[in-house]
Amino acid sequence: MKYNNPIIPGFYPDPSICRVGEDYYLVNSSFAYTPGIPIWHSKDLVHWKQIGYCLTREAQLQFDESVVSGGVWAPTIRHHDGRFYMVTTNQDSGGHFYVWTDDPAGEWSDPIYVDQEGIDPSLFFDDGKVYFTSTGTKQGMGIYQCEIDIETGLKLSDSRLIWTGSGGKFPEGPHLYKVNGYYYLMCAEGGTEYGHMETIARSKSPYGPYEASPHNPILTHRSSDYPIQATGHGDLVETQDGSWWAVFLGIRPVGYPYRHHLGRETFLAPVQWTDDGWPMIGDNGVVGLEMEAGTLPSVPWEEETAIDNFDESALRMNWNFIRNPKKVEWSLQERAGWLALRGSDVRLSEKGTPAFIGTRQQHFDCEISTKLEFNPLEDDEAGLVVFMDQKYHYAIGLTQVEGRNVISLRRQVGSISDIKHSAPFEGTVVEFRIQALPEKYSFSYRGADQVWHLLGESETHLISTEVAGGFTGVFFGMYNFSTHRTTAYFDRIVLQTRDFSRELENFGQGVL
Ligand code: 6LW
Repeated sequence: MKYNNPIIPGFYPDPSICRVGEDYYLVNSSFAYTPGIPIWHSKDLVHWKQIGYCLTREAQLQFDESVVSGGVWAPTIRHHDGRFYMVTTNQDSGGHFYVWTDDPAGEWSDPIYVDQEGIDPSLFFDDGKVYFTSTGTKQGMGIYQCEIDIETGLKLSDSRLIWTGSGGKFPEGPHLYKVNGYYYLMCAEGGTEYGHMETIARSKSPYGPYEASPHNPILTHRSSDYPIQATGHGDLVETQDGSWWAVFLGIRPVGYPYRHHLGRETFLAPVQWTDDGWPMIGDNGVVGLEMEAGTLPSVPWEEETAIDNFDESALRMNWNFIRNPKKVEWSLQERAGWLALRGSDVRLSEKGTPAFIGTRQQHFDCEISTKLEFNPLEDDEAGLVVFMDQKYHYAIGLTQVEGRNVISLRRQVGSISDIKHSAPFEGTVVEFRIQALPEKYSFSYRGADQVWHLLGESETHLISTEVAGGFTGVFFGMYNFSTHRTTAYFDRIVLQTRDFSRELENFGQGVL
C-alpha cells in the first residue's frame, strides 16, 4: 500500500513513539510554544489525530522569557505497566523531567526531575530496572546513562558515558531497545541540519561496551538531492504484526541553495533487519515522499474542518500560545461566536508573552483568512502574522497612525524592519488574508467594499530556518499589541490547503 510523507506535516520535530496493543502514541518537541509536547494517536502509523498535550499546567511549563527555540524539546514516550511516561528537558529551568498518566488524552502528573546533565532524555524499562539515557558533555560529547527510581526520579547509580557515536558530530536523541538478547542504542548524529543521520550500536549489557553497526548510518539523506533532507532523530516501534517501523524528523527544503520554513516535520519508514541482526530504515537509509510499503490496515480519522468560527466552548487543539499562556487574556464567551483577544504591551518582536494565538503552517500552498473587529487607539495593532520567531515575522494588522486608521504590513527580518501603510481605512471591521506559496507570502485585506486589496508580498526564505536559525517552524497567528489593552475580536478563521498532490508534484522533483 502507498502512503505519503510527512505523516505529520509542519513544525513537529523529534518524534518518539510507543505502542499499546493496537494503538500507537507519538509525541513531538514544542519548544516555547504552549501547551507543551503535543501527543498523537494512530491505529495504522499513517493517520494521526492529536489527542492532547502532555504539558498543560504552570507547574509543568516554566518559561516566561525564553527564546522561541528554548522551552521543552526532544521528548520520549514509553508505556510500562499500564502507565504512560513522557520524558523531556526544560532548557530554561529545571533540566530533565518526566510526567506520567494512565490516560494519554487527559492530564499528566507534575514533573519529576532527574539530575543528569545534558539534553534529549529517554527511558528504558528492563527487568524491573529503569535506565535514564541522554546526551551529555561531561567526559566528552556522548550518550550518558544511569539507573533511576521511577517513583522519585532519584538516581540509583552514577551517570556513565556509554557510547560516543560512530564518528559524526553531536551524538544525541538516544533510545534503547532490547531485541533478541541485545541492547540496541539508536542515536542521531551529524547535527540536526543537512548532515543529519541515525546510527545504531548494540551490546549484551545496557552499559556497553557498544559495538557500532557495520551498516551505519542506518538513515541519512546527507549530500543528496532528495526532496526530504536532514533525516534523523527518530524512534523505533514493533507493530502487532511483528513488522518494525521508524518515525523520525526531516525537512522539505525549497529553492537552491536549500531553505526551509515549515520546520522539521515527522516522517515514517519501514525498518528491515539485516541477516546479521541490524535494523535499516527505509530503502537502505533512504525515504521518499510517497512510500510503497506493507502497512497496517488503514484507519483514517475524520478530517478537521478548515473553518473555525469560534463557536465551540473551548479553543481547538491546534491553537498555541508563545511561552506563558496564563499571561494571554482571551475569551470565547465575552462575545458569542468571536474570539476576544485583549491587547498586550509585549510586542511580537520582544521576549515575554505577546497576545498571540497561533497554529502551525503545515503546507506550502495554502491560505489563511480571518475577520477582525478592532477599534485601535494610537499605535495599537491587531491582525494576522506569519511568525518564525521574535526577530523574523510578517504581520498585517489594523492600526492607528496620527489619529487615522490604516492597515499596516510589517516585515521584520533580523534587525531590519520595514513598514508599509495602506491609504486611510474607514471603519473597524476588516478581513485579512495571507496566501502562501512555496517561495512567497501575499498579504491582503478587505473592508466594506468587499474587494481584496493586496498590500504587499514577501519571500518565505527570509524567515526560513537557514536565515532565522533555531529549531522551530512557521506559525500563522492572531495578535494584538496594545498599550491601552484594547480588545480585538476575531471570527471565522479559514485555513485552507490548496492541493497536496500539487505539493507532491512540486516537491517530488528534488531541487526546484
Ligand atoms: C535536539 C537534538 C536535535 O535536542 O535537535 O534533531 C535538538 N535533533 O537532538 C532540538 O530538537
